[in-house]
Amino acid sequence: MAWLCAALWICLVAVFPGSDALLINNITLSSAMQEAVSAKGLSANGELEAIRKETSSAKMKNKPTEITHKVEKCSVPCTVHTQKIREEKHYICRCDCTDIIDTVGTFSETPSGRYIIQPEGTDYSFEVFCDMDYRGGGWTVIQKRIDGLIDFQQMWSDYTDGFGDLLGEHWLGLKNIFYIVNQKSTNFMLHVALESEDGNSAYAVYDNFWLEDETQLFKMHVGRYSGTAGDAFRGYRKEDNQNAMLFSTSDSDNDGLSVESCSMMDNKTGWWFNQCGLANLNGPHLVTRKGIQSKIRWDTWTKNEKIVKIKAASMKIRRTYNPYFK
Ligand SMILES: [Ca+2]
Repeated sequence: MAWLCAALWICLVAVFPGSDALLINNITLSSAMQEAVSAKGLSANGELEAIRKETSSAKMKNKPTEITHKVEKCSVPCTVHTQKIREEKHYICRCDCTDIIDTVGTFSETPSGRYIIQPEGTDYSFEVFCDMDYRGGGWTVIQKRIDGLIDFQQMWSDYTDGFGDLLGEHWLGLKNIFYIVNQKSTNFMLHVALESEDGNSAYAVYDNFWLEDETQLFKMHVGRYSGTAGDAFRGYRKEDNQNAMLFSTSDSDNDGLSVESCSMMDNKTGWWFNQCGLANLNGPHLVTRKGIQSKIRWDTWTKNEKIVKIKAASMKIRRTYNPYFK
């Protein structure tokens, strides 16, 4: 009899290896739900439904540890939103677009579009555009250039707070980007997508993208490069290197040139200039005799030894989880 029990136990463990963890985390999840409900006084059906979705999503994906970690981390500072934003009905407040796609559930529930997010550790929420289509989705768009409709010749305060149209061209704002990329236990990768005037495309990806805070003038850090457009952030020479450079605008010169201002020389746009470097995705669209000319620069992208003229660009970020929480 004893051997039968032992064999049965081994079989059960083999068939349901995570059953203990799942059970424990079910309890944790439901108590987190209760806490969220009582702490926030959540009563509207929509709000409760949102929390339910998180729970069922956790069960569905069978990743109890990761989901529980996020529930504890995000439900406390993050208010659940159900109000309509203009004509759309977006959505639920999570920490960032990766968090939305990981916790809210299926693809059909989280299309690309505008969402309200509230990064961990912050006490305010803001809207972002989430790209839920590209490579598994979960990308928070931090910059987009398409048609030149939005003026990127802006001052320090505008680059700090953000400007433009989330459904079109925009700059999410250094402060907002700072809060997203500095959440605990996460790292972010940056994806730069480029489109040339003759319709070709190229990209640059950096792991471990983050910014320092405003007191450090939003100093930018990028990790390892991969891609097809070349590493324009670092460029070819030391003085080109924009990694670990401060942000500069026409009214705040923090670049690598002692007297002149790269922002002024680059049509009063804001960027992490060095002297001045090979990248400026915020370069303006200028109206010239030939029509509108884009000065968006990523000068390591070349064809036949000539720098490719860029028509459109975007920058988006996605979590790459700390291995400890995987
Ligand atoms: Ca200067």
